[in-house]
Amino acid sequence: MQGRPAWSGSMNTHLGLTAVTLFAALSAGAAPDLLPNGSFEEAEANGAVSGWTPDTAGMTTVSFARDSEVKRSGGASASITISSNDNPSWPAFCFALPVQPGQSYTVGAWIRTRDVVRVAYVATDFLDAKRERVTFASGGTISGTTDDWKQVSVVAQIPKGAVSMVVKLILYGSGTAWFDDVTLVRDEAYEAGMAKLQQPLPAEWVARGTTSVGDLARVQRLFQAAAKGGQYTFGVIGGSITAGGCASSVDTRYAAYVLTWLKEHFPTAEWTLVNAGIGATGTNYGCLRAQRDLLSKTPDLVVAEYAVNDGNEREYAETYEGLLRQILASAKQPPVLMLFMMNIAGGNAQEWQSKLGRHYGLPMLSYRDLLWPEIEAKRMAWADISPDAVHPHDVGHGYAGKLLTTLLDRALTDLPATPVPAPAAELPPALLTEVYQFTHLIEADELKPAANTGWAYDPGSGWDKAWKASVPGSVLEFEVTGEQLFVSYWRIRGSMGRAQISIDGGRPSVQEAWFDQTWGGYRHMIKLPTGGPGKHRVRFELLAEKQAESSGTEFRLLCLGTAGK
Ligand SMILES: [Ca+2]
Repeated sequence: MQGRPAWSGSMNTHLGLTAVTLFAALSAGAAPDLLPNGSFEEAEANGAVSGWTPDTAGMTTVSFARDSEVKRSGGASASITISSNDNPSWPAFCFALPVQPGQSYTVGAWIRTRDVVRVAYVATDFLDAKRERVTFASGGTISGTTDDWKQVSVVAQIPKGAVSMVVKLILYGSGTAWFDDVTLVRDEAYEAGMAKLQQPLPAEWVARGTTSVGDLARVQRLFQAAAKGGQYTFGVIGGSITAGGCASSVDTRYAAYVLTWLKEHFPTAEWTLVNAGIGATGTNYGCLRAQRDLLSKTPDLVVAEYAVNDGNEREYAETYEGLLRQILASAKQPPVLMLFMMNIAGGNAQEWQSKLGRHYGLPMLSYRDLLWPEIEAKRMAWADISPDAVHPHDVGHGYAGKLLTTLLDRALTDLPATPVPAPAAELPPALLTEVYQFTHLIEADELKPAANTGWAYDPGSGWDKAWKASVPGSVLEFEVTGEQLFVSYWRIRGSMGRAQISIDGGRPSVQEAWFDQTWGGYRHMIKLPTGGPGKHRVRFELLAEKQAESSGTEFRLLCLGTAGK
């Protein structure tokens, strides 16, 4: 099934996969290591580490050493000890090298810690010609006392204005940190990919990547307005790719390319970006949260990206149609551009989604059709655009962003001299169903149980607030109105159990909160028909039975949603 969460990912997932991929690349020895003494085997005559400069960062309680007792490889590691926690700063072993903007490096390191009250980590400072810091990047942090060496990495993409980079092995706060097997490699494939993006996309690619130009009237109406100045909002909604998955910064996400294009072509207008991407979610949650996350900001232009998280099936297309109808009918009657991303197998939900695009005359852009033929012909590798199974890195985001702007270029080139009339007030009849145009989302903190035995509201960390139960037999009931009921609950490899859900006393549906994957937890969402319009009573009962590998029977209800009248 295409919409499964392991594909759709989350920030946790993609970071994990990125690290794995990076280390695989490092161990393959693809690029030379640029550090002269990353294993700290070489010492000065006085016993100090060669090639690295200790920087106390103004602290008097810090000491630096080459440690031949604790080491991961060879005969020594480098250690930093801070004896007292007063006035903490960022003392570090430093290694500086000249760099150029646009270059990309990966620093890998192994860290051990003892009694570290704050964190040990690896960072890179980017300095300008006056040795002022332009910006920095930092990697995973290690705290407390580790029982073994931990691997960390940081990707360093050299920003404009930087002439040198300082690799820093940092201990922040008291304790001892050891560093060993530090590596620094340059990623020339990434650099070549980003350099190629400076060129216009080949016309043949754009032609095949433009699934449909669609009706440009809404886009052109926006352009005519924006040419006169004013304030405008550009919104993006989708899954983890839209949220930024695997882009190294906000500025290298696909949405940034569109925002930059709008600012360049309509400089007297003020443009604001609203990013409504949420990892591991599809249009089922999208059609419920559209009002809250996107339409409440009254967007003037929207990009919708759901071709990876939604399955290529009618059921998903139905909720997507509801999302599209909500956006198209919203206050500003904004244009919607449909973006079809892909997974590592070249798969996506474009077939079903493009039926909707054609029905509503929407511009459709396919990243899959833009790049997959290159990958199939082996003129491009998947790794050139993505470090995992789904999420594009900066190069992939760049292609998606540039594909979107080619459509905007076309709309601008063909801009009519006379005012484009407003769209019709009424949307065309639905292609599949209108049900999901009318939705209601109630998060846990606003849910008002009609009956409750054994469940309690748990505010959690905010984003995972839930109604929670762990004693089998606990019952929770709600009154809902609508033709379809959405239930979202937390699934994770933890002490999770099962609940059965029934509507109006009908046949129960058993839901499993235990998740077999190890990459983390996610908001699972299911949809249940209520049996018809109007009021219904939904009942949750925690079951005693559970997955054999689970150590408990907890269930966390995150939200309820309804669709239809
Ligand atoms: Ca060593």
